[in-house]
Amino acid sequence: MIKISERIQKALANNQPVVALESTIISHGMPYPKNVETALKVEQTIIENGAIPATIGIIDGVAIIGMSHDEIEAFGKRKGIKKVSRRDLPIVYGLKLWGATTVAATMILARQAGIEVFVTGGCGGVHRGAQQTFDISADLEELAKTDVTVVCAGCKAILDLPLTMEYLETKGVPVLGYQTNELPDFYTRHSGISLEYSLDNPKQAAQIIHEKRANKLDGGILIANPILEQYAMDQKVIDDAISKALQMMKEQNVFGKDSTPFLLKTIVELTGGDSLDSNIELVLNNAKLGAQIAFEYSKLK
Ligand code: PSU
Ligand code: MN
Repeated sequence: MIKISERIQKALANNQPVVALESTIISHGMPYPKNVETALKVEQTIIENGAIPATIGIIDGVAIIGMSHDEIEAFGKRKGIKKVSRRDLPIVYGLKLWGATTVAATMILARQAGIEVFVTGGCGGVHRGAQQTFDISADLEELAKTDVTVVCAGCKAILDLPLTMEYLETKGVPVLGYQTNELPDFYTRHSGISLEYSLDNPKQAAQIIHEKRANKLDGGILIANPILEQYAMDQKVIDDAISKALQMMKEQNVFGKDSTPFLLKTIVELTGGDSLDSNIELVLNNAKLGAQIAFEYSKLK
């Protein structure tokens, strides 16, 4: 049920650096046509920084590792694509559906294809109120067990960040700040949560990945790369939008897998599109770093 594009097969066979990219961000994270434009820009940024992009999504029940530009375009336009996490994979395969892969599902497929580094915007986490709702993203469980490094801009403040950090610690997931000692919270550089480890350069990340794999310490690594200051949102503006979006989610009785897409979309509307601009910039920033890490890691393998 997996098709690795020829371009990616060749790259992997030649030990060239490959970077995996998810597709939920395309179909459930941004509106058309910005989603497609961004996906292609992200791929271009990865190429400019010395690596090969492999966007991952599921078309008619077949997981594509390294979607073509036409496939990305079709994906970005299509309505009704399933949001696919670990539990959904056998269903979309079995019923031959289209599926957009979350961080969890993209990690699984990247691992199966032999890709170590994966770039995204934000990772899922423990939702606020999880003490009652049990809503904890399957992304965290995947980070606990699947050997892939995820480069993101931290976790969004729609989540309960302290609980997310506790969960990652319990599960043995290294969380590394990139040139920061504070967990970035996606739209801004600051969450008030300290990180114990800060990386100075991509080579250090590659060394840590190498040691984790060499010592058979199973599981993922989370690298938190803060949004560039000039693209960060105003803290009060984004905090207000998040509170309002969470309130609307309650009122409209949105829950489960619809929560994250609902919150993202509502925050874009409430900020008049500003949060979308920040979102795009932070993904591009992560693409640059992810490519550099993949490049350094390919030298150590
Ligand atoms: N966070 C973002 N943007 C996103 C997502 C999360 O800032 O697009 C997407 C990712 O695909 C992530 C998923 O894996 O939402 C998490 O959903 P859930 O909380 O239902 O596991
Ligand atoms: Mn959930």
